[in-house]
Amino acid sequence: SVEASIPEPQRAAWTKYEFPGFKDKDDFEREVVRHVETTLARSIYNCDETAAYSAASLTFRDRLVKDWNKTQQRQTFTDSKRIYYLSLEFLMGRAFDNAMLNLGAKDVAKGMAPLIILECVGLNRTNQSLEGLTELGFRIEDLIGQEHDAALGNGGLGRLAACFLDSMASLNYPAWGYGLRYRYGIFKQEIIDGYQVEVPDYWLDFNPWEFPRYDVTVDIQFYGHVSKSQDENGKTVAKWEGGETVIAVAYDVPTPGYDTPSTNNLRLWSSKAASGEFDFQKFNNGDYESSVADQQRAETISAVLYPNDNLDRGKELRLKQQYFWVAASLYDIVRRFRKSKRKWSEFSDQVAIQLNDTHPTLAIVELQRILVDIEGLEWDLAWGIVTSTFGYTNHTVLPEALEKWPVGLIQHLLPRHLQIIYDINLFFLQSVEKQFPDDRDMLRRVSIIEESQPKMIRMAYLAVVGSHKVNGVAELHSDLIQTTIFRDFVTIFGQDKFTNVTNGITPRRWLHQANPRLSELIASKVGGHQFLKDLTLLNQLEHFVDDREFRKEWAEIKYANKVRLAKYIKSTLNINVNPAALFDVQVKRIHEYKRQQLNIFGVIHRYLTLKTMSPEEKKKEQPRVSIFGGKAAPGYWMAKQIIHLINNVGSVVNKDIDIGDLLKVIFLEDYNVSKAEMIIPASDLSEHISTAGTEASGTSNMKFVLNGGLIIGTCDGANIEITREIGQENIFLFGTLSEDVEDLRHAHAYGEHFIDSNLEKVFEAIQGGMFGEPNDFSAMISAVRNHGDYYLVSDDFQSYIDTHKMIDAEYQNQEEWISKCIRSVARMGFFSSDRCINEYAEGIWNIEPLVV
Ligand code: IMP
Ligand code: B1N
Repeated sequence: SVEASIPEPQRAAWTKYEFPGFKDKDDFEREVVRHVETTLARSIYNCDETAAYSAASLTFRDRLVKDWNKTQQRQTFTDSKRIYYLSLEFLMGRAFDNAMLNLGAKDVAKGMAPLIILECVGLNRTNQSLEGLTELGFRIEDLIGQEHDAALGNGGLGRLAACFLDSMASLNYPAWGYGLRYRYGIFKQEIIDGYQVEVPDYWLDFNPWEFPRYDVTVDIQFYGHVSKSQDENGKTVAKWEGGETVIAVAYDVPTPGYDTPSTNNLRLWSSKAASGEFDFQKFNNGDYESSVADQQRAETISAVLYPNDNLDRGKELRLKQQYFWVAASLYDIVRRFRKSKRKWSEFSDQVAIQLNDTHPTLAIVELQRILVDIEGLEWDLAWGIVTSTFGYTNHTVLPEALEKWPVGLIQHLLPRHLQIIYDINLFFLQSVEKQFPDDRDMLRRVSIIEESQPKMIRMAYLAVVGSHKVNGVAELHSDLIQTTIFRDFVTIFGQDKFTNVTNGITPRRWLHQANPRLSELIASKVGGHQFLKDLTLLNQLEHFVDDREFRKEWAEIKYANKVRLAKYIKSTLNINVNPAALFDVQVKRIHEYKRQQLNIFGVIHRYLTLKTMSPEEKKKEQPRVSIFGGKAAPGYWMAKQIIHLINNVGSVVNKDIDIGDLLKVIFLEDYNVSKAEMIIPASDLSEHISTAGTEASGTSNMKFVLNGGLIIGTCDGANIEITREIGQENIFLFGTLSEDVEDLRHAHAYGEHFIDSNLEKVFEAIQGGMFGEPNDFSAMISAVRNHGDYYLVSDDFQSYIDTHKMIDAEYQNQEEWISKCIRSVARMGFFSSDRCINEYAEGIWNIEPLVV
């Protein structure tokens, strides 16, 4: 049923001259040189590393595009159901290495490395020896290092979306991601005098991985008014008119699966001014500046990623971003569905849309608007289609992160949508009233409109009402949402609407790419690389726990990864750390609920303790390197103070000659996906120490264990399931349980708040000026002492330092430690994002793989 644009008689020629792609090393090298010469218009005289990276990427891209076209054609021809993953964040990181891996062609590229050196640099620097050139030149690792991270996300939520794209393609699910093409991704972090400074992340200078589709555009309307009229049958029809229009332009990014030709599409929208006559008129009237200003205002919509993680700031531009992206995506999805010429009642047989948190919730309203106002469907029929299409994933219970928009703002920006929201709410409340006739308070509690001053729209409630499934991202979290924020909705809709899908990570990037030596060692024991497609095969490693040769290699790899990180620390911070020390890592967004403050207080306690020790006592101590990394939201003052304290502690401890290698405190600047790929494999111990009940899942906890590190953690998020899988003897758990958190907070509020002497001593040291100006940190201390200690730092402090003490002792028994690491890795199969995507496919999307 699909019309090809080339008529039948001419297609033979197309087949004959089809671009073959490279097949071997020679082809590959030829293509690289061709791209240097023609695409980049460079030559042997000006081919630097960037150009070499570009040419090598373009060569892989050519291959990728072929698979991509085939995949899309096949999805169209078979008219199969597709899943659309709507996410405001896709934290993709680098694409080049991943493309090589997924295409299974890394060896070809490795083989050509010496050739690039000769052809690109060699002739340019004839007076240097080949070894010298190798040093200067184009080793594949260096080319990989040229690529800018695609950092269109803040943290876990955005990286999860990226892992999901990898798994959906690898498992051959027909899937599209939809997002925004921010001109500026998450800011770059610089540390200046111990403080975070934000620098814009302009990443689009050269991006070979995106394809602008100037022909795929959607007009997006804002503001205006609604007029109602009667049609010929006496039915009221609403018309949204006037206002202003902004154009959405599609940019497509191919996302390849591992060891399959399936290559899905990530479509990112960019905003552009509608260059209608209005602009021209202004321009011709000499109002050049204001016509340019209009253009800039339109482009502002996709200009910058909001840098907040787990926080809703309620900014108008953010709402504009959300509607812009959602409306463009739905227009695209509906247009594609219309091509199939099916009945509307079949929509959800063809389309599943997953809402990554509440950020795309307006999609529910927009689809209802399209079906009712534009397609003329009856409200109830339309609403049935809408609710069977959407699934909603909740990622947080933190109250400050739950999105609410003022009614007035929506009224102004999206007047028709507000009416539809009111109608959705009306019909919903009517049905609740029928179900619970005497419960007035229930109606108030579950209303999508919060009757506050000003009135607010509760986006999470709208998402629950408009979806057929709601899921949390780890077992504890899914239980919590059902007993707290969505409790009434469980009563109303029943248990079945709510489910759990525990997060996962892609082992391709987070084991094979990040830790190639470990991946090869594992492959040699578990029957090759098949485990990268079925991570449960790791369980065969249990047979080798006592294999001496294997253990030795295991330990050597960890050590080599630590040496690599130590070199990086030396080169960036000029601090020497001993790779034999215990590397203790906490890298993630800086947030009070994640409790980096607990960690740094623990480090100060360690320092103070070491200072009281005799040389003999010190000899028995386990040397440690405490490594921190992570960004603070630019407006999050307390988080920035935590960074400042960590850096100040580092500058005192690291130059203290009494302490030497026993303790080093490192803050790594600008933590991002690529740095994670280097840091995680080098960790002995990592910290996942959120206040119980606050971290929905966490995904880096999984990455660290999969790379042969142990973890210290609270009974929170996925830590609990990691414990279930790997065994409690292989994880260091401590602290308050989530069921006790409320009582403790309550007790604190009534003054029943005990701060033990160890924590007091830490506070005294800070207040005594040991780590710089005490006033800088007084708020951090009084949050614990005087303001109710919401995050229970004082309650958990003693068990935290006791647990670290135990860890020091256990680490000294390296044999036992290695056994624990190996056993843990063997039992991590559950945490593959492949398992996770299969659960979504079966339980929520009702979709089957489509093999190309
Ligand atoms: P859409 O439905 O137009 O958005 O299609 C998505 C993408 O799939 C297009 O941009 C094309 O690259 C590809 N595609 C869709 N249908 C066909 C087809 O019939 N032949 C080749 N490619 C197609
Ligand atoms: O989503 C991750 C989880 O593993 C983490 O535990 C969770 O904290 C994270 C508003 C968020 N939840 N909410 C956000 C991000 C940006 C924003 O503007 C909220 N991020 C998470 C994946 O499930």
